[in-house]
Amino acid sequence: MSVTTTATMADFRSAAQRVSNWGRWGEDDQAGTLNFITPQKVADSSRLVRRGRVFPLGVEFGSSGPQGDFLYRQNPVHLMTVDGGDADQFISHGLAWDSNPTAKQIAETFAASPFRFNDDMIIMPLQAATQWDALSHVYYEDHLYNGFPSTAVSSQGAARCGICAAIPKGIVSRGVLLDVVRHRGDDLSISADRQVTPEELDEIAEAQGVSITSGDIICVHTGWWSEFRRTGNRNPPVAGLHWRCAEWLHAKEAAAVACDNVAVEHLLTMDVDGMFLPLHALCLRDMGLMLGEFWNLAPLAADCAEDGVFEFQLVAPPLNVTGAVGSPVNPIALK
Ligand code: UVW
Repeated sequence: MSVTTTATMADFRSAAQRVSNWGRWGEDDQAGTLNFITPQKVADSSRLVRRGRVFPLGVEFGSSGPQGDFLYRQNPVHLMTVDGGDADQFISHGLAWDSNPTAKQIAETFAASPFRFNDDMIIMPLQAATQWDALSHVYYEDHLYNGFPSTAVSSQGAARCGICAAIPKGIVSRGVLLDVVRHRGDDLSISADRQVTPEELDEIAEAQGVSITSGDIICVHTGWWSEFRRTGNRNPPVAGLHWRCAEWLHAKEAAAVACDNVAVEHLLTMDVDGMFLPLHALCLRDMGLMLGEFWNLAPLAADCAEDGVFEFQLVAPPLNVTGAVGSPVNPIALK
C-alpha cells in the first residue's frame, strides 16, 4: 500500500487484527502495552542517567496554551482562591461570618497571627496540554481495548481502561527520541505535507545509532510545539505519524508513544476512508498503547543531537484521577 493512497476500511481492519493485543495479558488486562515495562526494564533505564541532566517535557498549563477553537476543550483557567492581596478582606469577611463557624475561626486565627497562606485552583480539560491519552480515550464499534464495552465509560467516568489502570506502572521506562526535524534537515518543524512513515522511523533510528527495544517509550520530535510557540497559531497543519506506524510500534513492542504535536498522528485527513484518527483507534483500542501529546521535545532533541545519545530514563506518571480517560503529565527525561 502506498503512503499517499487512501486506504479502505478493509485495510484498516486487517491492520487492526495484526496489532491486536486483546487477551495477550489476560481478559481483565487494562494496562495494555505498559505490560512490556518489566522491573528489569525499569532498573536498566536508571542506568541511562549518566550526566545528571534533567529535561522537563511538560508545557506550561495556562491561558496561552494550545486550545482554541474546540468548544469542548479550553485552555486551563487558573484562579486564586486565597491570596495575600486579599488577606484583609478574608479576615474582615470571615470575622463577620456568623453562619460559618469554621470560616470565622480561621479569620480569628489570621487576625491573631502573622501567618498567611495562598491557595489556588485550576479548571481545565484533562486533555488541555501535555497529556497521556488513557486506553479508554478512544473506541469504535462499541468496544474499548481488550473487548470491554464502550458503555464502561459513562457520565460516572471510565470503569474500565481509565488512567488509573496505568498508575501502578509509574510510568517509568527507557525513552528513545526519534528526531524527524533534524533527520529531514528542517529548522524548527517538519512540513505537514509529509507524514512520518514506519520506514522513516527505522531510517532515523539507524541514522541516530539507536535501537528500539521491548518496553521503550518512543518520543517523536516533529517540531509542532516549537512552531506553535513561534507563531502563536493554535491551528497550524499538523504533521505526525502515518497510521501505518501502529504496526511499527506493535512490532517494536513499544510501551507508549509521545509526540510534541496535537494528536501524535496528523489531523483532519481521511487516510483511511471511513475512519477518523486511525492511529488513535489502532493504538488505544486495538493495541492498548497509550499516546502522549503536546510534549515539549525540542530541548531534549537539541541535547541528544549534541551528545549523540538518544536514549534516556523517562519518568512520566499520570495523575491518579478517578475514572479519567486521560491525564495531564509533566514527563521528565533523565540523561
Ligand atoms: C481526540 O481528539 C479524539 O484525541 P486526542 O486528544 O488524543 O488528539
